[in-house]
Amino acid sequence: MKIKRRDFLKLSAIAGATAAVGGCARSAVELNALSATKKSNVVIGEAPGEWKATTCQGCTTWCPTEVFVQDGRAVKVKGNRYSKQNDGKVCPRGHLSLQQVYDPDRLKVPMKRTNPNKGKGQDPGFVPISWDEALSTIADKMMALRHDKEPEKFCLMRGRYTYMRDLIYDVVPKTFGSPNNISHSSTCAEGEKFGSFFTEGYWDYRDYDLDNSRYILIWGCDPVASNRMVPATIKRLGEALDRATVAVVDPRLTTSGAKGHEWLPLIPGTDGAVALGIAHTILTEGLWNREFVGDFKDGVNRFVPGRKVTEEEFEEVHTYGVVKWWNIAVADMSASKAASVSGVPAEQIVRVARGLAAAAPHVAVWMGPGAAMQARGGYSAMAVHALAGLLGAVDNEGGSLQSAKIPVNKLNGDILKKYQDELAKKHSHMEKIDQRGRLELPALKSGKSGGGVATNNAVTGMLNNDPYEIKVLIGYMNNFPFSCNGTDKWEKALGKVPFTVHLTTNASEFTMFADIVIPCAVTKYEKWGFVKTKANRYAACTLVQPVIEPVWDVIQDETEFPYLLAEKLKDRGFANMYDCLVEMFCDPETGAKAKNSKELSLYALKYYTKPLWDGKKDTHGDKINGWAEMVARGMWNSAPYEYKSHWGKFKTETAKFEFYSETLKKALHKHAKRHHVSVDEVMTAVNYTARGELAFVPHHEPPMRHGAESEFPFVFIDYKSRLNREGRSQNCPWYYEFKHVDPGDVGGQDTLRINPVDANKIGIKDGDRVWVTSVAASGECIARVWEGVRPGTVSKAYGQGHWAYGRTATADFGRSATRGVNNNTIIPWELERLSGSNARNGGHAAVRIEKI
Ligand SMILES: Nc1nc2c(c(=O)[nH]1)N[C@H]1C(S)=C(S)[C@@H](COP(=O)(O)OP(=O)(O)OC[C@H]3O[C@@H](n4cnc5c(=O)[nH]c(N)nc54)[C@H](O)[C@@H]3O)O[C@H]1N2
Ligand SMILES: Nc1nc2c(c(=O)[nH]1)N[C@H]1C(S)=C(S)[C@@H](COP(=O)(O)OP(=O)(O)OC[C@H]3O[C@@H](n4cnc5c(=O)[nH]c(N)nc54)[C@H](O)[C@@H]3O)O[C@H]1N2
Ligand code: SF4
Ligand SMILES: [Mo]
Repeated sequence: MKIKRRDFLKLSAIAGATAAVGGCARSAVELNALSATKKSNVVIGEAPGEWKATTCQGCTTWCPTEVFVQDGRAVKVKGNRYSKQNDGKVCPRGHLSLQQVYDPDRLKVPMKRTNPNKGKGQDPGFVPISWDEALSTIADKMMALRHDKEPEKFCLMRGRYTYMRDLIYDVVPKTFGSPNNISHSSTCAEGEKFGSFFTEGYWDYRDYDLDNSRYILIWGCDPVASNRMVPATIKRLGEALDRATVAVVDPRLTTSGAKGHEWLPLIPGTDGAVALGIAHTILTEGLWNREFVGDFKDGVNRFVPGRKVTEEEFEEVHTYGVVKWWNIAVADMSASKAASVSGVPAEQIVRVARGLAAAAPHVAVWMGPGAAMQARGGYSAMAVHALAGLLGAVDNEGGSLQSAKIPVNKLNGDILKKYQDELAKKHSHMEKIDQRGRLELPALKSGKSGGGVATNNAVTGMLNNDPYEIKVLIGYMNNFPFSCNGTDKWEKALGKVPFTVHLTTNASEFTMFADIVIPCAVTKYEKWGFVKTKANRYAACTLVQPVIEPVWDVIQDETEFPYLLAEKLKDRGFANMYDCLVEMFCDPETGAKAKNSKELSLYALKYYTKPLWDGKKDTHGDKINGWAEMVARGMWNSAPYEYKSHWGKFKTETAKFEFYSETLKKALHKHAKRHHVSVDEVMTAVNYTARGELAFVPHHEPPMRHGAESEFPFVFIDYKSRLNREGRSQNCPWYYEFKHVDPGDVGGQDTLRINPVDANKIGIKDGDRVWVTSVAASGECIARVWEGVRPGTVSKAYGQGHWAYGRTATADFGRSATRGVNNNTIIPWELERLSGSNARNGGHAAVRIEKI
């Protein structure tokens, strides 16, 4: 992305006015020259500057990066030169972070609320307070819970994070005595992990070996623009187009789709049918990968359309249940039936299936949240991933990969236990506020009933005081009344919590319900942390570092806040949290105990990453000699991932890749037993239509729909803008200025794309102001007539419609969103209950469009 000189000067003016550090403006040309240099220290004119290593957190690619710091000011971003994950490059929104750290609307001091009424549109009446008052007030409220023997009524919510989260997310609630550490993970993409876990035994995101792929099947994501290996894909997709076929399964023409060979614009929520149609073709035409899946004993293919097969006739190698799967679900889903369900032409389904098979096993089946984060997305996620199994493209060259190990230290459970008193032990095992594990919410993370979080159900628990009331709530780097669908529910629930704290950089929607606001460091620039990430066969551990002095009087959320809070609790007679933190995170080099919050932050980072730089053991990756070198490089790379590492030892019940999931069967039976019901009754409770054996295999489920077709004729498609740094970049002017990089968008306004056929039918012209209305809410945006959405659907990027965040995101701060409407207000509250996920894709949000 080129930075226009005009924009750069605008930025410097803002930053100069806010940060009391003088900046020296450089032209875009000079900056680009700087970024090209490989020297770490450069002097231009009078202003010395230095590239400093840190990590971008604009998305879950979690790029190792470097920031050019000149006269104390961060002025330019690039990829870390050592990174094998992003090849030393960042994506366009990597640069946007400069506008986040120098955002004039950042919080500058702690504040408290003076208006007791909480709700959207209520001015909280924030006034500045001292750090002592802020922390003392929080500690007093928490002590009252312990005094009343109800520490479970404390809740910690986290959004985006680094792996330093353990301090705030584990040590704080567990020593205090609350089961309620609620993460954002299931508003993110847990549904995807469900798909790979109940087939491959891998509860995680996959890596993709694009360098060696011959066919790239992108399903419900847009890896050039989003997902988790963005710079790597930007670099590789161009080369791949010469060598490989690129097909995209998405109701919307994505950036990747616009460049690819095939676009399969399916009806939202029909992914299971398309995947099974492809599987049907592969099986009936005898095109599966024999090395991985095996063959009929006599080599004669008996997968004949509509016919059942005897299991004994097939001998599998690394897979389990291919015949069962065929008999239960695939035999009936021919390409033509899949076409009638999904709207994708049968010839295209067949062509893609044959192309995949010709390229197998060097096929990347890239399963994204579009196929998984649906109200009935569990089985479609499995169905898409099962294709990788049929093609032998699992853990294989050019395919989807698991991750190389990153040998960092873990939280010390023994020390934690030592500092849990009786009250803490007892109450931290109570039922959690998100009700995970109840009959209607299996949340089967890693196969365990209630094993995973159900972020968007915490709101149900809070609203109904079920299992109890939440009285003290602390949120950090989260914004659930904006980022979770069903925002009205969150507004009501947060409105009734008696005492809320937000640890944040900006006064966002969650903040508007807070009683105390704690101004925090901007993660990429002002704090210590680390993350674990992977791409291109390499796993990486990359440090988040304070590359500049904090611009304002802020603290680090994950480490300093727990320390400062623990100090106050200790003053009030409860020392366990403090003692635990200080003992667990002493300096691993000297044994010194932290004497202040900054030392604790640094020691904790050293503690976690020590095995990577202390030279004691072979890390199976970069050799780093000591902490100083680790800080200077900022990252560690693994050796390349070994193909087929998990063949023969997948972590499923059968140790095979399961087309008939014994792993899911066991998990569902356990859950059913816990509630004294049958698996069919579980299926009813979780809103799936499958009964009997169908519940154990990847299959097609009819999509859910909120709103009758007669009243709400269109299906709403949500996606991430290429410029979304999740929900955190919408106060950056560049966000609006450059948003035309999204296909079909124009930038500067919140646009809803509608197909010309539909636009004609309802009399809408390009640029018209329209209402978009679902059963949940109505909002205003601008219609853009565009062929890149399939008729019957409309699409809008997630991100705009903040009613709080700052002057760029909203004009009438705190009251109304002037830049369009939040998609999560339009998308009705809904869950995928088997994984506990928020449902944002798959088309359960039906809408009507009316001209204003
Ligand atoms: N409709 C729709 N909804 C979505 C998505 C979508 O694609 N469509 N994407 C979903 C996904 S994948 C995710 S992961 C979630 C993310 O959702 P959340 O985890 O809620 O994160 P954000 O919305 O990015 O909000 C983070 C908040 O933290 C504060 N903040 C910003 N920077 C910092 C910082 O450096 N430190 C601290 N302490 N605070 C900071 C700001 O108040 C900001 O509002 O959103 C989900 N919501
Ligand atoms: N630009 C950008 N990139 C990001 C992030 C960001 O905020 N901005 N956030 C990061 C995070 S936290 C995450 S979790 C990842 C994941 O984020 P993404 O991989 O971007 O996933 P989603 O945002 O869920 O995107 C949904 C995709 O599915 C499509 N879709 C909707 N309904 C259906 C359907 O029924 N079937 C199919 N096949 N497709 C459908 C949409 O058109 C869209 O392309 O991205 C990361 N990368
Ligand atoms: S926004 Fe994501 S892909 Fe872009 S530089 Fe940051 S972490 Fe990397
Ligand atoms: Mo996410």
